[in-house]
Amino acid sequence: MSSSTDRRNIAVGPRNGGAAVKGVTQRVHSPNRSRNDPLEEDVQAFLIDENQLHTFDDLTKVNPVTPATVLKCLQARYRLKVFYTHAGCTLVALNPFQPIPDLYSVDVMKEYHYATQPQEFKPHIFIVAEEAYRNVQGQLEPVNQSLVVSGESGAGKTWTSRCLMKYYATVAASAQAVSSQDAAGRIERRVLDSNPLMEAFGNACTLRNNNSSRFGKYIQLQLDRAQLLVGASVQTYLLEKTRVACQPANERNFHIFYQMMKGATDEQRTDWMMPQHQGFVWLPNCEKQIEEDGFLETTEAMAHLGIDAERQRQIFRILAGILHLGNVSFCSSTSESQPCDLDQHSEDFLQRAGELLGVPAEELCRCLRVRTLKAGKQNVLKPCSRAECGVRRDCLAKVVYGQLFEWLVTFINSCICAGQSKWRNFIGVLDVYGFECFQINNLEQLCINYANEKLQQHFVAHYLRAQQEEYVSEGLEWSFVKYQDNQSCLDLLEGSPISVFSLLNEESRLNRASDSTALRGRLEKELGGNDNICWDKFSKVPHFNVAHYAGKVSYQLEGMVEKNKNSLENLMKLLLTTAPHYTRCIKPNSDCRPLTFKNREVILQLEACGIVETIHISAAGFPIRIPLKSFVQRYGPIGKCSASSRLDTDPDAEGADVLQQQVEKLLRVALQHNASRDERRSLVHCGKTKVFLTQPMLDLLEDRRGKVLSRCAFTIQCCWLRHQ
Ligand code: AD9
Ligand code: MG
Repeated sequence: MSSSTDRRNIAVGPRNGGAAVKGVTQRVHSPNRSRNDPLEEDVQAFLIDENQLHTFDDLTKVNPVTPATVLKCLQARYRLKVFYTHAGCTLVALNPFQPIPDLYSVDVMKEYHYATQPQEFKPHIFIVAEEAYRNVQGQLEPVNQSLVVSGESGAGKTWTSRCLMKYYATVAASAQAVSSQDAAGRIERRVLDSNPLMEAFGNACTLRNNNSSRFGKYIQLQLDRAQLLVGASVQTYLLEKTRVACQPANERNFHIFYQMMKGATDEQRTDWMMPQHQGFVWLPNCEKQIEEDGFLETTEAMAHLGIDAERQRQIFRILAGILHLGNVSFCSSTSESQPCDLDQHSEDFLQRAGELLGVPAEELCRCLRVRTLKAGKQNVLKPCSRAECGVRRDCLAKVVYGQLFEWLVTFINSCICAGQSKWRNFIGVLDVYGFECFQINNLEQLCINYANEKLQQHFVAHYLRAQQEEYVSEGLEWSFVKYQDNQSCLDLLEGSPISVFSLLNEESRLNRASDSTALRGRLEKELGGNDNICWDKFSKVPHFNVAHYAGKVSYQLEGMVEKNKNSLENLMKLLLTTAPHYTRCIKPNSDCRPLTFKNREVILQLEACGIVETIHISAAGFPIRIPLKSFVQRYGPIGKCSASSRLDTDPDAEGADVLQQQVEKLLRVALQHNASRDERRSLVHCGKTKVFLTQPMLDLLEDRRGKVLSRCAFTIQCCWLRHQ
């Protein structure tokens, strides 16, 4: 447990946290910056001693704050292997693309955890973790916390999420395990074991990242009254199921299939009907040696989580069945009334797929080749074309894999989730896939980018907008910092009554999937007025372009309607009930090369997430807020023990006006009457219901309070000794 329980009750607003979302390859809106030579222009105004750039632990201290100055600081720090930097309410995490020994050790975790003021330590993801841990108890009642980790694909979100989970599994562990067997059964162990298991089934090697998450994940770490980790629950979003049956060029299927191929025993291979050198259509790029060694880790994690040998066998047989199904192909039919024949080698694969999936092969074959239509009250059987047979095979594989994944998540939850009565509050860690923009983008990218767009909106609403609106409503003098709002893009995608998603859904209900040109026409007619959508006039491919906050993406309409859209609404609702901390992961180069920092790639990511605006608001703002009453309660001793200004502080008895007066007096005493009006205004403001503070002001108050209390303690001790 933390030694600094005391501080948990005060620090309300985080000083750091992390920024918003996304990353990008192309940018659409670039506020405030000329495109000619943006970096060099700003550098002219650069006032900082270049030799000191690396010393800025918090970018709010940089002067002036421009994209170029921020970039230079991060670059200087990266060169010196300093990967974390505060940006006001956000923590910027640069991906080192190589293991950094000792940066995440248990000793380091403990240093941050037991520190009285972890914020004074070097910026680190553990500061964010510790801050959430201290704030989760809240002042009056628990405040659930969310750690939102964002950034483009390969930026380090999943890595960061794992670090956060390990942190809590260490500092909030209930007790030391007595034996390794005991350790395996412990809840912390099980929570951590859920990671490799879900990554095996939900991650894949893509062009951007060898271990790319193809699903979103929100894990709630459940804490009891003593703030010990007693359980967890996982919610997953938008698994990219299409990957099972269709892998983009030079990308791979989900890791688990390759792990099986590499790690299976001869006995398992026989059981799965997979001879050593059998090739599978849905298993491209087998020669890349990535992750396959994970089979042992995956099966061990399964065992720790209670998936016994027989269950494991059933799971692997389903997966093997899917692979065999992928090798089934069809010949064109000679007539419309005749079902297509299986092609030459497919019979064996179909038999094996049927056996492994537990479906009679004839039934499987019929379902793939013939569809049932409703005609009035009658069912009519209609042979499918060769292309339709292929689509049906792929759909079946996607459904089976999707169901298996869902079962797995449900199973994991059943063995890590604590009963309602056992936990009091939670810290949620959100790790979604990053913004994507490829040559060809389709529904998967639209959903992924939509998720990122929603997260950016959460950041904009929670931080950029709400922060400033609160200053105004509390009566603080504040000049509004402008920011890029992404609401109109969200209106385009999900707004009512008509949006991209509503049109896609409507078209799929009407079964007009194949007519992508007509769909393009409808999009243009219904949504052409929104500035965030446009079309390349001369392109022959039906498509539409969306100007996301992170960049412009061109989506191909072909096949979009057949795919489906899962919902992010519940996630957004849940996030709004928690206190968020933002960590913005930055990918310093798109080649994933160790310690390589590419200015232009980084600046696009910084711009897209509004880092400069964030810094401006944070630098001028008051990130710590304490309700008037709590403030008077906590810092009352400063006034009471001051010879110059005695206060009668009975906060329970007072209304807002009186509390405000008491706060004012306390502040005068704390600042010892010698701060000028401007100095005071830059440190602290007394609002209508809360006191708004900067970190230095909080530190000063804590220091004064500590001194006063130790003086009182000394006086009491002397009195006591005198009476002995
Ligand atoms: V995606 O949107 O799921 O495609 P992520 O999750 O943002 O993406 P990930 O965490 O998988 O990226 O990081 C990519 C790779 O960067 C990892 O596999 C590590 O090799 C590397 N990485 C990321 N963060 C660190 C770190 N703090 N230290 C060392 C890191 N390596
Ligand atoms: Mg990831």
